[in-house]
Amino acid sequence: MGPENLGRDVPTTDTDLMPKALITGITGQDGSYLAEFLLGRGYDVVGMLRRSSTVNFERIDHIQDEITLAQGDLLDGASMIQVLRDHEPDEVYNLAAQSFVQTSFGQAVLTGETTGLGVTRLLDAIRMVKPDIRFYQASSSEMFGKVNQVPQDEDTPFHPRSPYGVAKVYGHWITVNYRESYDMHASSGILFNHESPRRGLEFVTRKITDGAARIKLGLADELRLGNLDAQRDWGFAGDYVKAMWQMVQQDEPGDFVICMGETHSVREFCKLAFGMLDLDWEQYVTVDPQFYRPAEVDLLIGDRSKAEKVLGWTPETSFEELVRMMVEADVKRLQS
Ligand code: NAP
Ligand code: F7E
Repeated sequence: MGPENLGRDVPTTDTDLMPKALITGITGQDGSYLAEFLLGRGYDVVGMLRRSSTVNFERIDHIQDEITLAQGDLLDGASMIQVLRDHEPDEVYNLAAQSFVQTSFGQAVLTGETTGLGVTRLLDAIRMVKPDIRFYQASSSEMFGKVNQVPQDEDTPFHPRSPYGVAKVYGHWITVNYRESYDMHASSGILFNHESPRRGLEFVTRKITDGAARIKLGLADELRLGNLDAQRDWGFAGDYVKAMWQMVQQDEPGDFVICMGETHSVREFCKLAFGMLDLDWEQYVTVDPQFYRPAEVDLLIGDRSKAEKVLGWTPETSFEELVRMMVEADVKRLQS
């Protein structure tokens, strides 16, 4: 095995042998990066998406001709059974979720149904249709919440602080349970915050880079944020999707923390992003309590020792490179 522990060999030339992956959440940030990554590895990629009244293919526009789209919803088990019957994938990556923590406080039941129970619906569908499918669950550092240990690793106890975090704990444990109960190849990636120019505008990193770019270009004159003291372990989404795939290639399924191993405050993020545009962030950022959360996750910092040892995974993009990439992309987008 080389420096990257990729486990199984993935054929890339004979089209009959091309492995097929189903990605739920294909229209999301991670879905788009994972689809690109798997296409690059010679996969046949099927993306599951839910019905919506308008097309939201912004993140997958450039690869639409290379992937197959299938309609299904985490709230509807039968729809996923049908997708699995129609496409018979070898691997399923469950990236779909109601993923915004703030929204989870106002829509706790929907978040539980989608982000939590949706995982069981999908695992049951796999168990019924094709139980040898290899499964990846998108678990989250939000499960650590009010942290019991610094840094956090695979053995750190969970203490979620939002309905989203609670739902992800459920999704994580049902994945472990189906692995243990039915011998399914089901892995759980406990990913810390990962960002990119494709990050939703409501998340704080993108809100900051978009806001700074608007101010620089004279399109806005202030940016309203919530808790500036929160600390996160932020990495680049494009690096993190590779770890998802590596987990699925292992002979044995498992749980893996994926992170940078460094933490920065929202305040530091602001200083860096505005500074890259020669702006003094303190002149433009206003604290607005409407963005405070009923319960906050104050500090996250991960320990990726297991992922490094077993998968050979390390991030390739530094925190500063990530912030620069996002700032430059927002400036370019707003200028065009
Ligand atoms: P995202 O951009 O919010 O994408 C979420 C995806 O889920 C979208 O494609 C969305 O579809 C889809 N979705 C929502 N409800 C659905 C439903 N009922 N049925 C089918 N699809 C549904 O999230 P992301 O940042 O790519 O994150 C991917 C996964 O990793 C999520 O599970 C998230 O909770 C988890 N995670 C993310 C991070 C992070 O820092 N990004 C860290 C740890 C874990 P629409 O386009 O139709 O809304
Ligand atoms: O908040 C603070 C906020 O919404 C980060 C999701 O991908 O990562 C993400 O969850 C921090 C929090 O991400 C604003 O209070 C201050 O402390 O960008 P966020 P998140 O809640 O960490 C995890 C790993 C996931 O799994 C989730 O799916 O920033 N903050 N001011 C703000 N946050 C937002 N959104 N907006 C503000 O104005």
